[in-house]
Amino acid sequence: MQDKPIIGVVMGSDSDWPVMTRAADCLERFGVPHETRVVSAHRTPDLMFEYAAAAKARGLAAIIAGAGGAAHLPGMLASKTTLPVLGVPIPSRHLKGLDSLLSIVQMPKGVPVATFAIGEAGAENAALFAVAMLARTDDGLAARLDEFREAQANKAASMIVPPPA
Ligand code: RP5
Repeated sequence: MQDKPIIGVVMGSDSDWPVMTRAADCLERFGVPHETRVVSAHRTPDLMFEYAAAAKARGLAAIIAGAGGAAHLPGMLASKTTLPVLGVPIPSRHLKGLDSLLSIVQMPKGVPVATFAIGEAGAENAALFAVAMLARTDDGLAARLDEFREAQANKAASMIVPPPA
């Protein structure tokens, strides 16, 4: 996107992208300027600290951070910024993301990370949550969020089971 980003979407590896693209796609749909980056807590720790430390001054309003396994990225980002950090547990090969979820959600008191569901639902909901935060001071965005909810409700209300033959 051309506009200055207001939401950062970061992840520990490009292998997280198939999940995290759901967050980016959602922000794109709502017209929220955002950036997408690989920032690893254990492979590029200096970059991670620089990213978090500079985020507020660069104009970001929140960071959506996805990580898998020993998923310390969201918590470490949160340790270096007071911006809201929204954590997305990435499904891992062996433990299917339960490791990621527990790593992200079990923050000791004092440094919060808002933690979402494992995988694609979590990535999309993190973006929707960011939209909801921004919509508090953006009437156009608030209207688009209302429309989204209405369309979703209409779709659910028109579902027929079993499906017509
Ligand atoms: C984490 O390690 C990443 O967030 C990713 O989910 C996981 C595996 O990374 P790769 O080995 O696929 O690069 O840092």
